[in-house]
Amino acid sequence: MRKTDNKPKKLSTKKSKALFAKAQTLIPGGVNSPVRAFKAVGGDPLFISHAKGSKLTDVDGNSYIDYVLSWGPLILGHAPKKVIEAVTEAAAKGTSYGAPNPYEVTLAELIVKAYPSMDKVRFVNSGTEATMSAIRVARGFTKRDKIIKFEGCYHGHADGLLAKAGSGAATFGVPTSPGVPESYASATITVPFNDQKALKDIIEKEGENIACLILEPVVGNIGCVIPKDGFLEEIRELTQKHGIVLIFDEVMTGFRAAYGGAQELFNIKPDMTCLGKVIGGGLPVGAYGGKREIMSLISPEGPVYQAGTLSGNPVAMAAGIATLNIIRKPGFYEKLNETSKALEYGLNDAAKKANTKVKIYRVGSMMCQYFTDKDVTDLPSAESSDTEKFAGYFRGMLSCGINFPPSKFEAFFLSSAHTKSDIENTIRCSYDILKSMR
Ligand code: KE4
Repeated sequence: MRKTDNKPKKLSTKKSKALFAKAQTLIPGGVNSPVRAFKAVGGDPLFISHAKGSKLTDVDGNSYIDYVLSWGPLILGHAPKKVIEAVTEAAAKGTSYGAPNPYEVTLAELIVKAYPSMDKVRFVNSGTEATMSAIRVARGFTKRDKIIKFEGCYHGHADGLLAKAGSGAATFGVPTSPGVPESYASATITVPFNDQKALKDIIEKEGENIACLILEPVVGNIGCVIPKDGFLEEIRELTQKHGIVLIFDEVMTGFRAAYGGAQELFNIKPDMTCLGKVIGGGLPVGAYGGKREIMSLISPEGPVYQAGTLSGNPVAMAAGIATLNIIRKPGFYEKLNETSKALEYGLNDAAKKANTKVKIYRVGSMMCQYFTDKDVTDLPSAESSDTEKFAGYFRGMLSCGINFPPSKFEAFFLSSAHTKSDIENTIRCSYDILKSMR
């Protein structure tokens, strides 16, 4: 892997460009997930040849300090030795059995132990499957149809969740994507995040028709938006009072904000939790869990149907177990959060010295940097941050060998593989790029 000097340079990306041209003739948009296409930042996506620790190397041999980390899963960095060993050992024993296996039980036990709000957990293959399934179970449990979500929270691409507020504060959803029937979206009520009044009004009005309220306790899909003091407590109280199942979508915050997720950090006990990303150690794993009386409704124990060919896949489970066995060790989060804090402070300092207005928000080792001088507390304030500036900064940092997420609406992440010199190089590059943008 060519050592990067993290100085701005014109990247040679000939091979990536050729691959992207070919990929676009075979795969919609040339990517298997839209955000990877660089549409929000301009330019063509880089095709990655290999990765190790905190570094990515593209097919043209350029290497980058990586803060995307596969959108959150790689809390140990790329290809950690113990995870690769566990995956290799599991794969040599067969890649899938279509039958229960010991790995599922081990990972389930680790998760239930880490999340006291969960009596039981069911594995699926993505965060989307986890949230989609949790909502179905909540509807089965309450025999109600409507759901509440918050503007800007992303819970995967299940039809009913691709809904946004119509006009006004809290309204029945309208589809955000063609292909989603009005009838699906209209069962989804959308409320502005951090707006306690709008939430209270809609629950007082519709409470008895609402099956569940699902939210990202820290919103990682409009950047990184932190709940205002009392907001999560208010949500817990209102949902309790009206028999609404409270679902914490911790696909991103689970084992990231803290080992026990945002629910540990903010000391709130949801009725159900969705997980993903970190628990698969980079392999496709999602999970949903909750109280026994809710989880007992799931087939074959109960009547609510949910299934999956590769759910509980032994190789994916092995990657998750190896990951959790490392991050649950004492001191892991303290060290990771120290590194993350150093980056947060350094980026703030670089922006100040470059006389650039930014707002940086961090929870644990997930964070984001908005180009704005206004506080960001919800979707509109996140949207009002400078998109063009973000795109220019993204491209500049990439030219220095620093890989941030290619959208201002994404959080970025650190891993235990990020070194002191990675952080120092990133901060220096940030100052250089911001200064060059003045
Ligand atoms: P997946 O279906 O992508 O595994 O998970 C959906 C999901 C659910 N809930 C939360 C809070 C999530 O952040 C996600 C997926 N996150 C995005 C990144 N912001 C995945 C990246 C992508 O879509 O390519």
